[in-house]
Amino acid sequence: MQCGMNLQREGDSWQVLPRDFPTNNGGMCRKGWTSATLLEHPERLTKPLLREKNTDDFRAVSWEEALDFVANRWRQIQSAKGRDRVGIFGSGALTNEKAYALGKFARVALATSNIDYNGRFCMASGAAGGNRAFGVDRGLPFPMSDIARADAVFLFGSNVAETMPPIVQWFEKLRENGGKLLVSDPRATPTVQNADFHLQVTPGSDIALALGMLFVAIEEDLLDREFIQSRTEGFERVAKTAMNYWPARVEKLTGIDEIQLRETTRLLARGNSMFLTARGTEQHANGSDTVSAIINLALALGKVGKPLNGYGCLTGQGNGQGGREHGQKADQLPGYRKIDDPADRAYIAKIWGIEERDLPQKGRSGYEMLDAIGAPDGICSLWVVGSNLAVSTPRAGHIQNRLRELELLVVSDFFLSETAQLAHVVFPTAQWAEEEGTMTNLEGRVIKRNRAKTPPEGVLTDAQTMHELAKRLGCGEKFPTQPRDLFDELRLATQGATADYSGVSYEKVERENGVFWPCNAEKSPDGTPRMFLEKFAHPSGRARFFDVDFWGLPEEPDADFPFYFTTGRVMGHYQSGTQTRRVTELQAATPEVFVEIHPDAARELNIENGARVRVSSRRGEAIGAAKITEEIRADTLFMPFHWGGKSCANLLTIPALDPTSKMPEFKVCAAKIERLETIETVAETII
Ligand SMILES: Nc1nc2c(c(=O)[nH]1)N[C@H]1C(S)=C(S)[C@@H](COP(=O)(O)OP(=O)(O)OC[C@H]3O[C@@H](n4cnc5c(=O)[nH]c(N)nc54)[C@H](O)[C@@H]3O)O[C@H]1N2
Ligand SMILES: Nc1nc2c(c(=O)[nH]1)N[C@H]1C(S)=C(S)[C@@H](COP(=O)(O)OP(=O)(O)OC[C@H]3O[C@@H](n4cnc5c(=O)[nH]c(N)nc54)[C@H](O)[C@@H]3O)O[C@H]1N2
Ligand SMILES: [Mo]
Repeated sequence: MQCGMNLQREGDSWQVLPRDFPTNNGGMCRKGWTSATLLEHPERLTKPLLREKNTDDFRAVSWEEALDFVANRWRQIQSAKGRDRVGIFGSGALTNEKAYALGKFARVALATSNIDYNGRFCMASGAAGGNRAFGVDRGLPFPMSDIARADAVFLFGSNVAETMPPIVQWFEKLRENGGKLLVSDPRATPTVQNADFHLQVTPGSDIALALGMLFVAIEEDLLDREFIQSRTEGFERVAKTAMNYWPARVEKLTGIDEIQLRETTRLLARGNSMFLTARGTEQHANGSDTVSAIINLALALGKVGKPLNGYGCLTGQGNGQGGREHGQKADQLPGYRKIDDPADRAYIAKIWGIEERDLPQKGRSGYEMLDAIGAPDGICSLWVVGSNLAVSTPRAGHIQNRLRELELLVVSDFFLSETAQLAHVVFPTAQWAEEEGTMTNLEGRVIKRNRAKTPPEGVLTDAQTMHELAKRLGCGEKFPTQPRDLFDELRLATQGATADYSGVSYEKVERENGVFWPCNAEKSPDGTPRMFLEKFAHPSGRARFFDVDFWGLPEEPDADFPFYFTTGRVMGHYQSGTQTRRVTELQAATPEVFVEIHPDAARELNIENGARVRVSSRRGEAIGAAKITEEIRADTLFMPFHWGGKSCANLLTIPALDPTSKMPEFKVCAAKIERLETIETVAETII
């Protein structure tokens, strides 16, 4: 969310204090409160590490040795086997400046087409749906505070009470003002506890739910025909498809009965309504189509492109928004420019001082790049900057094996993550409070993070590491180390593009508590807090309906694997857990992985609360503690993905990719669960 906070030195430790900032209004979750713990954590990496040949041991080496080693190996691999054989994996944790520099590093310093990033696992389907309908993808097209003034907000597959606690204040205000909150989730999460309607859908079925609501809207004449006529195109085909989703069929597919379907559709049609999606609806092999079905519904009801209405994707990581705009993605150049657009290529090549023909074309998407390691044209070396792939990719056991096959795995991190443990070279990296830079939050608000302290001795920032490597590859002068210099270049690179930052400056950001893109000195000097009020970004200015249908799941439960297995987050841990498993308070609150199971299912399988259980799918198995709860559907198991080792939920997940966004199916596969007879302890996986 990019909560505003101050960092203050007190005695010999750092204290975090929440700030009255537009995003969090003085609120903060426990991860924010405890975040300073990691700055001076005893396990921080402070020296580059080099793996001893054919052993599991690392040797601390000088920066010179580590950088020379990596640059030489890259040169050898590329000249022997081809430029594309070296790849990069970036992150939505990186500042805009670093995300921009990393995309440039891949295309200019390495001249490889293979760069992708963890946003592919995060919001890529939300982005695809937004692009299809509106011609642009910005998480929310309005400031978060607008939520409080709507009449109804539908959260599709999001558990904000645990994943974005400070945003909850806007939902509370919504309800205080008489507005209604609707949530679809197979679980009665803490978010659901404070909602007016819980649609406890069968995992993977939101698309059928949205199509069913469109059926009801058509049948009960709840459509905004004037809006459909004047501001959209393509309704007829979509309406025809929706006629196949009559309530009785939808109930079979989703578990939502006709009364609730009709009641909630009427409610959304009535006043100002917002439709928000998050990972529960997006992380599916049909995530883009699911988002399209939801946007189709919003468009048909005329709830887009007007104040206090709209569709939004609740972007996850700190820089989940900015990280997806500036060229870390395989098909993308800065500012959402396209790598296959001749004009965009020519523009960026000029700024980067290279020939357009030397700018690589589109590379493989994240999972595809990792899966192809070992293939004749797959990458032989990977540099991971800001991701813990060994824990967070689908079918993680398979990907761990792929990573082990690399000739050279390089990881930049501040801790020895599970992925860094597999590396040949590890570069120690500065943390958030040790370098300045901008981040763009889910509202499209560019904000600035200041530097509060210097990094520990011997630690470089990612930008410095990039500069040193580029120098060894013959183009150090193209990679400034100062974020300000990188930002000036980014402004130029995005000028006139969809995500236009050319009118944003560090000073403006600080003065105004953030600036919403697009911000162009001539066209939109004040930034753009609210989008689409007059027109959408397609050439016609109209929003597009996109015809989608429900084809079923990549893997359905059956006799061998009878449960839906879904995954997600808990309040106290973050992502692959590299950071939060090292914070004493957070680790104490949720010390080990658990598997949620309904009492009826648990009884049948003779599993009691807290028992050691093994969950397995066709791809692998994991061990955890059973958590028996009424809050989950009886046909579904839920496991958070914050742990590695034997407790890694992703050992089970299925890498079925969305054909449009290439987002993997993290949210549903078929699994079974059994009680372990011998007492096996849950693997302690920190190091
Ligand atoms: N504490 C904490 N906060 C975080 C993070 C974290 O790791 N920890 N990560 C950040 C990041 S990167 C992201 S992307 C966001 C994610 O934020 P959310 O999307 O809110 O998080 P998830 O827990 O992945 O998924 C939300 C819900 O989807 C439900 N779900 C599963 N399958 C389905 C389905 O088929 N349909 C529907 N409707 N719901 C389903 C799950 O039960 C879960 O409650 O959180 C951000 N905030
Ligand atoms: N089963 C399942 N799997 C999932 C998901 C799910 O819901 N279910 N969600 C997916 C989603 S939405 C996401 S976003 C991914 C996230 O998964 P990952 O990409 O693995 O994200 P993190 O765990 O945050 O890992 C970031 C790593 O980079 C380091 N790091 C942080 N900041 C920086 C920096 O500035 N520079 C460098 N060099 N390193 C840094 C951290 O220490 C950490 O080791 O997981 C995905 N995987
Ligand atoms: Mo994410």
